[in-house]
Amino acid sequence: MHKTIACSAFALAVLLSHSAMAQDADEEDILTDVILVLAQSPSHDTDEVEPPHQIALPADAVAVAARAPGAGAIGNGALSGQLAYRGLFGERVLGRVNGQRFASGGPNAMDPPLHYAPSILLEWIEVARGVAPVSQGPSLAGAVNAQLQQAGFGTGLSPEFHGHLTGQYRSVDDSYAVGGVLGVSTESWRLGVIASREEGDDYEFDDGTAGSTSFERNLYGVHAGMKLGEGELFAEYRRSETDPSGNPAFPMDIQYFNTDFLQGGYRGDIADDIAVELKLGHVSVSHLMDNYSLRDPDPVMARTRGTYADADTFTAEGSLRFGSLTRNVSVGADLEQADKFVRITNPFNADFFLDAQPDLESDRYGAFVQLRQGVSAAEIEFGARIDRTEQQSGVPTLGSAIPMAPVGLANAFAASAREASDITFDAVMRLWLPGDMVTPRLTLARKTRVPSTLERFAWLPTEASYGLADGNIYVGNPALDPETAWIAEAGVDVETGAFSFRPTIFYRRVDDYIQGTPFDATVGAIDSPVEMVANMNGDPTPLMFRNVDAELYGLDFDFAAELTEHFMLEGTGSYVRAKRRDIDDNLYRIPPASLRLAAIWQQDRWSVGAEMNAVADQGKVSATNSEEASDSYAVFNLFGTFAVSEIVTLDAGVENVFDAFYQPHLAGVNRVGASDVPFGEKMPGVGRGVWVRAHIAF
Ligand SMILES: [Cu+2]
Repeated sequence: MHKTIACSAFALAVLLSHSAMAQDADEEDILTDVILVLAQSPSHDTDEVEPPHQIALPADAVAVAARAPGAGAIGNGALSGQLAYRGLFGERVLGRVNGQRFASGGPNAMDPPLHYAPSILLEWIEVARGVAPVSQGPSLAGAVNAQLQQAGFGTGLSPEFHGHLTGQYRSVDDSYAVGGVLGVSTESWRLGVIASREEGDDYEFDDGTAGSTSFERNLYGVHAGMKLGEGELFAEYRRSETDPSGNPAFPMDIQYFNTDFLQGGYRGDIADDIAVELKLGHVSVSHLMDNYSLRDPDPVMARTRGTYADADTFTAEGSLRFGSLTRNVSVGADLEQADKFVRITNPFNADFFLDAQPDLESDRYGAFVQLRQGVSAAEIEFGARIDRTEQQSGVPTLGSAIPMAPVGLANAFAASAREASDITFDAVMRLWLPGDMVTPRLTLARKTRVPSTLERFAWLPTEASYGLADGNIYVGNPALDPETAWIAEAGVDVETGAFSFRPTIFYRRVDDYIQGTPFDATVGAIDSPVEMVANMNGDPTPLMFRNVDAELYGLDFDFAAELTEHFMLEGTGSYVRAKRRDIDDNLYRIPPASLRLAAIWQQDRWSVGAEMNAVADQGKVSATNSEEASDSYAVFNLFGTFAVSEIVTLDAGVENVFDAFYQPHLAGVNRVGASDVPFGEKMPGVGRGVWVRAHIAF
């Protein structure tokens, strides 16, 4: 009993669990970090231990995922965070919601994958440790999956009703979030509805307010499952509606995202030791952003912009596993088709419009084989995959008010080939020696990433760069080669009943790393049409995406120690060094060394604790990206939880107790004029505030 409580308290208190997953968790342990957000176990027929919870749930789930060792949060807006993993972010880190891959709609990734996973609805977030298995598809630098709450199967023949509802208030941005799931189920079918609403104001820091950081988002959906044979037939639909939300690191803010998710399939055993998984998915994003609705002061009429963007992704995946969970061969095939369209307009001039991304298409077809075997005392997972990607771009349409220079670029682009294709190979080998207390592990991998259609076909020099937010104007490069990462990592998992420590060291060598470099050799001399157009848009020294060489290395760990029956310490630490190999420069937006440390006092029905987040300065910045250094800081939080009854839990806390002023290195640079954050300064972290949250489970 003590073990169970300690275990769950550990898992939930630290929001990092290897114990609270399904039965095969022990197997997955070694491969995945799971960050549990709420007390729910994946199904209703499991014992639930109400957890102590440590933080105000941020609207942006990236801030939750960033608590994993090696992870960090790239801040581009209230709802636009990207997960950085061991120094890499953007499309290098695969992001999924409920296991579904899809393309972001915003050309600057205002809607990175976790935009579609409101924290209030999270069941768990899983972060692949180091590299993702090839069965999850291509992913250069890691993979994260956010699982939203769902109704599970019941225990008997007659329908049971279950639900989880959470509500939170947070003072620092005067925000509230409510959400949950209601389900009805028997042992053979399940039906659930999910919904959330979040709304927040501009957040406060020190003595000021950060302009253009408010947000508003609704999500609702329905899901169902039916037992069929030894498996389950399932389907889910969700709609996410983001209303005006701020992006101070960008020249524009979100006006809306209206996004539909549809997914369905079958998973289960079709014969003794043969398991099958089939999945079809479709995601449709519709987006508008502008530079005047949410932020002040208004730009002059001629520079007023509204940009419309759409993205559609269709996915199909199928795999077969021959053998048991731990001794098997899997084979699979998958395809992913993504279409994107971006049109820039001036709302005051109907003749001013141009297609920055005219019907960009990217189709990928892949297949993999993966082995899971044991060789004497060692456990081995080996996988390899091959992908073919075909990309093409349409011809841009331009309004009659567009000046000569961009028209010339559009004509030149229209006359070019506008297509590319690649074949890529990935391979991953993981090896570990399971021990009673000590499990050494080793991963070797070759991973690839095909250039995005933006990186290849951005004919118009703009700031669109999947969210680099470095203020530079970028132009595409059809001649780009895929990136290839060679990855080695070694670590050890130490687990005794009361103590765990899981350090990892890693090295990643990325050949053909895609990075913006000066457009031509005569930097500053405006002697090309691209530089002329970039200069018209405010940057006389545009960058072009090119293949360079890079390397990253570092170490990270998490640990937990039950010092007494009631007192526990836990934390995570991360360090990464990242630089170019072809020239003497650092990579951009690399998290400084950090240490998070929490002390928790736990009783049967309540717990209290304190957390420290200490972050070093970062002086190793990218000159190419005009990046500025940042200072060190430490922020302290207090938290407590109280189980009112079997079904009701209350959590509350004080964040940034000492009202410290700090500027996270990965936060963007402010581009909003009317704000207490000076224009061009790095966005500060939130000031002191209180939060309270209630959770009902029945
Ligand atoms: Cu956008």
